[in-house]
Amino acid sequence: MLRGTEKTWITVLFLAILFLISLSVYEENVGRNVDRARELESVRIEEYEGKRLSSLDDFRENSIKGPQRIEIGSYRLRVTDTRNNSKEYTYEQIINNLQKYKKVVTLNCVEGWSVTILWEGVLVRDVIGKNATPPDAKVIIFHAYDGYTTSLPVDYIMEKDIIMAYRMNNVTLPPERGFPFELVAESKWGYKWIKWITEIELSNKTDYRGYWESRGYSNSGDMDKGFFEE
Ligand SMILES: Nc1nc2c(c(=O)[nH]1)N[C@H]1C(S)=C(S)[C@@H](COP(=O)(O)O)O[C@H]1N2
Ligand SMILES: [Mo]
Repeated sequence: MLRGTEKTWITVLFLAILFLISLSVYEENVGRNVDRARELESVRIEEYEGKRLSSLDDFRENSIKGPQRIEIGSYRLRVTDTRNNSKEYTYEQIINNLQKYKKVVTLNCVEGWSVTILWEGVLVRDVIGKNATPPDAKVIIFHAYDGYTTSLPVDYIMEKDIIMAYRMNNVTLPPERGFPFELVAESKWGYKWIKWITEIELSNKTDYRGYWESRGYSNSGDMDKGFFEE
């Protein structure tokens, strides 16, 4: 049998634990609300540092299988190395753990239209991680949710600080614009700007050709050259 004082102490201890649990639950919810409020502040912008931006509606939708809708709860971004080891990341892991970058870049489609957008994203280099690029990795093959693929040289991705965007003109990428991630392949034709990225694959297949590249478009995709050249 417990004595009266012992009973009192057990009750006090029990109440204290209950108090701490409810405090942490409360703080968690308050924290969440703060995050939500921060999201609400973002407004589409039309100008950035004196530069006139295009509207999100200025894109022409001509994706190979039409707009895709990715369910973010089950979404994983896979990073695969040349030995076929892969790691998977959630959307939150990418957004919350990596340094964010902003830049104004123009996308030019081979069909003759272009858009100038303020992109915000993370470096592909940071997503891959410092030690994960073996010397035999020469190209990066990007895979997308609609089956689209494209590839770019490892050196281009690393040296040009190429980002994978999750926001454009200060708002989260809309589904039809590539949510959750679109590659900002600056100085390359639009078909290198892969949307709905699901996998970043390090490869030594320098002759790999993506969706449009295997249908006659230049593999370098350099805008200062023609897109049928090669
Ligand atoms: N996954 C995926 N990404 C894609 C495409 C596509 O069909 N599927 N089309 C490319 C092309 S040709 C262009 S010009 C740009 C911009 O296309 P949009 O205007 O349809 O966004 O997205 C590129 N990224
Ligand atoms: Mo395009």
